[in-house]
Amino acid sequence: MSSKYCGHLLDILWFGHPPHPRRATPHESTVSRPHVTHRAPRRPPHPAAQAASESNLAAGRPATASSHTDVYRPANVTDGDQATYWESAGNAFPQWIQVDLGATAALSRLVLKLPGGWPNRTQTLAVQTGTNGTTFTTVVPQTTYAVNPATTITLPAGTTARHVRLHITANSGWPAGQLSELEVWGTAPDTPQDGANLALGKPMTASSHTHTYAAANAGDDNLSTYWESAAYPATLTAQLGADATLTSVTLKLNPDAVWARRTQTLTVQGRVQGATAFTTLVPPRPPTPSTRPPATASRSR
Ligand SMILES: [Ca+2]
Repeated sequence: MSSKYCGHLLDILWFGHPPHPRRATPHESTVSRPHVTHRAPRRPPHPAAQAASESNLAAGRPATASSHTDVYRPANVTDGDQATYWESAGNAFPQWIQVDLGATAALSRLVLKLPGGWPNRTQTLAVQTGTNGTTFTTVVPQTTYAVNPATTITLPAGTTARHVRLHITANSGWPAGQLSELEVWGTAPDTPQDGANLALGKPMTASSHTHTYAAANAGDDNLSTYWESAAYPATLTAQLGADATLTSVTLKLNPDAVWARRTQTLTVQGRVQGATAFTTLVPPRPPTPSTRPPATASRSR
């Protein structure tokens, strides 16, 4: 998500597509390597019960590293799947891995994870933070952590950053940096830099819904409630109440780890007051938030 994106218009919690967990395929190797088992995708809880002022701000965010081995790429640490992991080049400490949160946020703690079932190991690392991706300040000095298979690192009070980097100098179980998940917990800046969420609290309608997962749940500014359709194609419409210049649409799902990573294919449509038909504003593509060209509409879906 770009830090430059403007007002969000919809908090659409759109469930209905089968989850597609992403994982790296372990490479062939003659070296003994911990076995990674396939984990079945889990359906989110019904009803979702957890609203959090804090969330894992690293979920799905871009990750980069000093190096990686084979298919064990940096992106594996933000895919929400503990079975997929990053591994640096071997026998070449120090190594680092970092995540771009997209915007500066107040941060409270990190959770580091390795795949379940691996032999115990410690990793020695320092936590560094920054705001531009190239200049970093050490906020937690080099410490040895047992990651069996997870550990929590509390950040100093008042830590704010956009970029979080682990500077890794040792691993007792393998001569490389290794990490399944780098969770960065904190409070996301929720005020758009300009504009406002015009869909907040406005009437929401949908082509269908299941159980209690009604359309209104997509406009209540609560990430623990969501709309779920009953069939494809499905439409979700926010009635903005007046024509407005639109800059972007933001789609959200509950950031809790129980929601597996997924993509949804959709079209953004809009119409001005008095028009009888919707026109396409953004053609179908994966719902990655990005800057949209300005459009005018009183309703969008
Ligand atoms: Ca992972």
